Amino acid sequence: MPENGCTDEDVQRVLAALTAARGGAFLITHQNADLDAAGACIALQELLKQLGIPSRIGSGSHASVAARKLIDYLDAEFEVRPPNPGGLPVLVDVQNPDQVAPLIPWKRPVVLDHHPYAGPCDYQASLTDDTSPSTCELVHRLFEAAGAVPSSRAAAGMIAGMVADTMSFRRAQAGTFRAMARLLATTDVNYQEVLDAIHLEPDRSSRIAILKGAQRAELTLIGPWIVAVTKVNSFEADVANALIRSGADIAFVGAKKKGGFRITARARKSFIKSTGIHVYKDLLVNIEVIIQGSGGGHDAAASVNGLVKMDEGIKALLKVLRERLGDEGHGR
Ligand SMILES: [Mn+2]
Repeated sequence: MPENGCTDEDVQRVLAALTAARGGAFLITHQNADLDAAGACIALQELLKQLGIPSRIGSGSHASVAARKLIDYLDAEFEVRPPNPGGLPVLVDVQNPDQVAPLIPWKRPVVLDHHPYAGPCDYQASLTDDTSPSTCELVHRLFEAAGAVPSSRAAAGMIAGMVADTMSFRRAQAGTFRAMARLLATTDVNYQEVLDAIHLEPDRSSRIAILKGAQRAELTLIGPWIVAVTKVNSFEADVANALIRSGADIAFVGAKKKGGFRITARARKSFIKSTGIHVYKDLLVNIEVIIQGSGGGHDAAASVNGLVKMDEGIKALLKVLRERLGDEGHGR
């Protein structure tokens, strides 16, 4: 059985299609390319070079800030909306031609991706495996299948992508650790240096909002639960997340917006699990009439936009929460 959703035949087919691209290849990744997208492209470009296939890398839009740090660190060339892409189109970390606009593939593409199946497409060959935590692991499988040894530069690209897409290995699988171990053992890549190269300092304005939000936060204790409420001018989601990281079980953050305001809610996983509360369906939805607003979200993260009475809305939220939790704070 294959280690993940791609068979060895899939790997061989993709390798054969790439090797046959004597006229070169163009590695196209998704808009706002992330570290996995950029790392996979850079590593794949190196593999192709070892196979004697010239290639270029590009996308329909600029890469993300983090990806640009990796691109600079590895001194790679990333073309934004190139006027004359050519060669064999290879979709990397994306599979649906619609998602690479305005760079529509000019002929049947080869595809490497780990997102859920995007519907039928006219591929020449594909490694689409949504059980793989990253596209970089798929590129690593190609290196292995080709019997090629990655350079430390290619290793750095793949490591950056794996670290990013597994959320620092929280979503890693056996294949991730196997690829990591092989790359670290067989190349001179400096793991610490790669991490430093892709590290992003949090935005200064966001940090100010977080500190102000924390400074103004009002705490309410309901049974065992710590409830934090605060108001900021912007970055309300960052502030709510920070309050949860700092210890709150549930946080409500109000922020003025053009023509109204937004109330953002976040809850700790253990709070959701223990109380069964869905922060939108059980809490926020109840104040939509009061604030003349509407919203949506998941069980642990949601928000509502309102037009009137933000303070009353927040007060009502606490009342609903209190009722829902009962005197002992036990939830259902
Ligand atoms: Mn990815």
